[in-house]
Amino acid sequence: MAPDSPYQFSLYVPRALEVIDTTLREGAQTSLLYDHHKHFFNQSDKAEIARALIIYGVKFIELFAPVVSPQEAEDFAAIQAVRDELITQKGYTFLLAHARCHPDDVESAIDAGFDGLNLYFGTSIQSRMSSHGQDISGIVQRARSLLEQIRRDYPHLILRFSGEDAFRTAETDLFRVYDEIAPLVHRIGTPDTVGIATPVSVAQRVNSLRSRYPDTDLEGHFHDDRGFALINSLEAIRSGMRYVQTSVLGIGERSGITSMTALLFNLFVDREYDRLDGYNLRGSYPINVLLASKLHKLVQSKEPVSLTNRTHIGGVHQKAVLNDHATYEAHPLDQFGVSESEILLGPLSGWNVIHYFLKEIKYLELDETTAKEITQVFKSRVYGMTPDESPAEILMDIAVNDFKLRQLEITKPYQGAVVQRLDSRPQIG
Ligand code: HCA
Ligand code: CU
Repeated sequence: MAPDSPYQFSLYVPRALEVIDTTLREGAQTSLLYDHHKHFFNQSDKAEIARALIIYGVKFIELFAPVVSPQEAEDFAAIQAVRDELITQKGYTFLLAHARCHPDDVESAIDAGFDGLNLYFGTSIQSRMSSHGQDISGIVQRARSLLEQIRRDYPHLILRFSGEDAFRTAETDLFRVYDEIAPLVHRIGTPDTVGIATPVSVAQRVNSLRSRYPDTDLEGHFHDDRGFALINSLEAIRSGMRYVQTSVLGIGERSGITSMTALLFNLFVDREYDRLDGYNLRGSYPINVLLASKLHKLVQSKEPVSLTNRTHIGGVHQKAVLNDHATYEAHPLDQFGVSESEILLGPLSGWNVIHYFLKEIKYLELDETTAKEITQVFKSRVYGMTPDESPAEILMDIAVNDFKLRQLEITKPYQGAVVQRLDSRPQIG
């Protein structure tokens, strides 16, 4: 972005809650991509995920600094092209580079055309001893001179500084660093790198940072080692944090971080509508499905915005929900896209979403190769769709009539065992 670009950050009015999505950075560090499925996000996966995030209403996307590898540099260009293509439709989305406080990282991000830098430097005793070996004054000195230089030479860049492992950093140490750095950046982060924070410690931390740095926005990044990433993010937001890092399905190192759709869903349930401005909540389930299909798995049953939460097994439950969904469904999940019509079916649907739809929603028997063939036919037909047709109808016609797909055989004892309520239902409350 050129300094005189019309998209200067100084002209952007941040919303009450800004999600910084890091699916393509923190999420790319999930073991799910490496250990279990031996699968990596390729460039078209990344472009597709970035597109979905922008359409969902995310305004800040974190990516690796291109210094990481030549491939990351090329992938950044592809993601940037997607962002640029969507500007007229969705407005501007800021692309932020996750970067060490190191001139190589910074230079690679600036050269590539990033809008901002998410700089980090470990501040805990553990990071100081075992990672970079600097003491607090060394950290301050390095970070400050780098930031002063960036501000002077590239005043248009959005800057964030995070003390990595902030929750294992003594508050006095954190203050020593942030007292010097806060005046130089737009946001200070307080990442819970190893997942030790609790709602109580988060509220305490956010309150003390807010009172010491009232003019600097706060950003959170909570790992889920204790299963607290979601509740910690909610607590941080309620204590006055404006920026929270999330990923789709919460993927990230170890047990991951806060799930984007889970966070927004909870704010909705608690009627904090002012914080949901500009997010396309109906796109929540489709974006979860998109990512799950990239990981070759289903949206996990523990995910709040999941089909599982509209699936009923117990006989008593089934009878009751068929009469009235509200008996065993308290939340308006159809507004989060857990409904048949909201699965992202259209000319841009990838084969994996089509595979998911036909297999998991329609119980048709098919393999991945067939799903890919059907996708080609679907793409060629869906452009000619008439107003009284839907993409789902066209797809089913192709699957059942052209490809003669059959319903999965469900053995007798299990027939009727599952009831999925995918029709719309009135909002409660
Ligand atoms: C990492 C660690 C990090 C950084 C978070 C941040 C963490 O993978 O580099 O930059 O705020 O959890 O501390 O993800
Ligand atoms: Cu992290």
